Amino acid sequence: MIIKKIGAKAVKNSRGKKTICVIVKTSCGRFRTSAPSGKSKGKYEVKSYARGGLNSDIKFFRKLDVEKINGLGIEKFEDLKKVERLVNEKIGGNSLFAFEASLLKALARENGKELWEFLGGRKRLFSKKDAGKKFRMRSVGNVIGGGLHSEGVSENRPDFQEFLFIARGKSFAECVKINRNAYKMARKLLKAYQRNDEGAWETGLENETVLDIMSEVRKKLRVDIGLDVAGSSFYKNGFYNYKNPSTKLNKNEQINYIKELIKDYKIFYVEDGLEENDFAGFRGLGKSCLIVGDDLTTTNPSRLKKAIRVRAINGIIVKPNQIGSLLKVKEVVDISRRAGIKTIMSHRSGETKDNTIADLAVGFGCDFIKTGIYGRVREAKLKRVIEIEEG
Ligand code: 2PG
Ligand code: MG
Repeated sequence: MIIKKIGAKAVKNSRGKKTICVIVKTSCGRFRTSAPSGKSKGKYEVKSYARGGLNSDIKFFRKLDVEKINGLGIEKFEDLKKVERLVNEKIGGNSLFAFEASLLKALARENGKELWEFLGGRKRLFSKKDAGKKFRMRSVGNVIGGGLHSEGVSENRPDFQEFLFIARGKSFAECVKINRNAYKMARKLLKAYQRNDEGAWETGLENETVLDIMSEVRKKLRVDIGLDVAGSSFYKNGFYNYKNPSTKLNKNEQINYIKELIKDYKIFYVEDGLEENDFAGFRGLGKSCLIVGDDLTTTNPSRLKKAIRVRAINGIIVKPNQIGSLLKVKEVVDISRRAGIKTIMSHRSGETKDNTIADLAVGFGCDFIKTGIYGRVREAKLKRVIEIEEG
């Protein structure tokens, strides 16, 4: 592939904050990718930008010698290795992700393929016997928000960051429809009027009252209940500091509390039930539902391997910009599949209209995609998956 030009610029994300957009130009067109930004970031994520911040990463791309990149001979996915050797920690995770994704989009087009297809989507998703059938992926949608993502309504927001619905549709398109109806029904029951960073309803209600409402919806629609506890966001000095209602739980009490909730509310999915260093605590949650690592694992193959060794999780969030390298993103998905761990490709709370994660989810063969329910930036990803499903 011959690259004609590489560029970068700042664009605004859904929180109105600047993020990077990287553009690669070839004879087949211009290929762009913008990176999202997290608010409840994991301690073990790579830095979004190199030391000089967003502007210095933008400068890096503007000064990058295109001939040098062409000299690497980038023709296939694995050639990203050569790119990574060259940029070697000179840019942050947001920039590396956006650059690699744009290169792959260009490569896919050169090969007359869509990105998900170029990444081996169909082959990996279908056994021979299933050939021609639709792929199976479910959407994880944020319905009601608390924690760091919801600072608008009142001091008394729920401590858990995300109350999620995971629809049981026959197709992805049907899952999206069911989740949307569940979202509307939850609003009525909540009497909510304001949305948070991710388009989820804000409320001043307590965690368990919210779970009662989720259960009401589940009685009427084909949805499972999920939670992103985001344990690290309210953990300090050995305690989980709940505000609504106010209480302090130590590690064992937290484990028991989450286990009780799983049982009482028949919860299907719990993300970051404990803080990001507590591999053993995750294991303590048992495996009666999906026990998912996000801040715990930060899309990092080494942390995933540790989680597998101690049997901490059976589900993992995959956020490309937590690690930057798409080679490592694929490694995480592949290791997980071999270990029987479900993969959940995920958006960040600050997003752009970019829909790359939809192609990555299908291309790498993820089991779920977590990308909200409401709002342009969230719907862009859902629409793209439906387009792939129906295409
Ligand atoms: C999470 C994410 C996305 P953030 O914790 O799962 O919902 O939040 O992007 O703020 O890290
Ligand atoms: Mg999370």
